[in-house]
Amino acid sequence: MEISFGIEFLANEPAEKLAELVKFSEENGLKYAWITDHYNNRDAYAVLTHIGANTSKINIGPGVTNPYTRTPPQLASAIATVNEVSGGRAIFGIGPGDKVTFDGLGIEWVKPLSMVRETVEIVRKLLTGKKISYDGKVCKIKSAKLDYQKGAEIPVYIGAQGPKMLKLAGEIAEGALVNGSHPRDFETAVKLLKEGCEGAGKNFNDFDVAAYTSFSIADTKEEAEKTAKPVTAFIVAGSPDTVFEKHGIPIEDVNKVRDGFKESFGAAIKAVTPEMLDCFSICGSPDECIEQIDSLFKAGVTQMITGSPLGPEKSKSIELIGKEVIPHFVK
Ligand code: F42
Repeated sequence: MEISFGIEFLANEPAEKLAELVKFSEENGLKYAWITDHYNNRDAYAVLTHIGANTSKINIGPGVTNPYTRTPPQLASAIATVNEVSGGRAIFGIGPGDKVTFDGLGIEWVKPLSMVRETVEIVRKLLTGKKISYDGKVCKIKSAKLDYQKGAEIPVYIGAQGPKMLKLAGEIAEGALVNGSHPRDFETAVKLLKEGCEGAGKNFNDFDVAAYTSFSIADTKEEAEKTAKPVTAFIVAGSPDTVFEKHGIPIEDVNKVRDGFKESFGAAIKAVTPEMLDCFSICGSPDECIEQIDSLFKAGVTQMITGSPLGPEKSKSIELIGKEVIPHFVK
């Protein structure tokens, strides 16, 4: 798999603004744009449709959608629409979704692993254009058929962190979107993806291992860090202790961030240490980012997804990625 660069945008801005940013990313050599899917933000597929109509080269898709807030046939139709409007540039990022959100919505998180596996199967079958029925552990379909985009081939990427989900991604998908910004995050992940892939008789060299990172780039390290710290504070506060054990971050330091939130957001940000920034973000000047990205590629990553917050000024960061970072890796 050739290495490539992708970019993530939260659908927390109007579609018009997001389309401008994706267009600018396309002009700056990014190959993939992933739009997050959370029901309380702009609808990911409506945004993707607008983006598809306003770009011409970049591959676009949800990163990631889930099979609980939309049914599998609805997902098949949504991604087929994105594929149609973009002239075949759709990519289908799917994951089990966010349990906390579902609890709030009264949706039960029933068998997420089976749900993702079966949804991918159903979406692929529906995209053939044939009438299908399906009798799975969690998904049952008596008779369904898509009336357009028959035979569309849309690459599937699974958002995966847990060992079983990673193996499943290797087994059934074309790629995986793994949340992680440090080579240590990919030691076990790559092994599991490879196991899943090879267990299914697929060639792991064709599999796209995408690092979904928290990324911040600016002319100087200080500027980049200032923007990365609030996001890092949230990541630290929301991660289980096992994550800090893995990275060797003292729990006393973590508790200072957690306690900081009880006082004020500013106090939490102030408690973020350089080690936390190193483990939970790619952050710095272009040269510093290049060094950190290089270590991810060496750890087996094949797609580097520059995610939120990007930097103090999004357009400027996209330009730095396009003019200084990508040319270092992609000739
Ligand atoms: N979630 C969103 O809602 N929106 C987004 O935009 C989004 C983006 C995103 C990008 C990259 C990424 O990696 C994740 C992203 N997520 C997003 C989060 C994603 O949806 C998941 O919440 C997250 O990836 C965590 O998933 P996980 O891989 O840890 O899987 C969970 C389900 C898990 O616990 N997995 C276990 C494992 O080992 O992989 C397995 C659990 C298991 O075995 N369950 C069984 C089953 O059948 O499912 C039994 C359960 C039962 O009910 O009996």
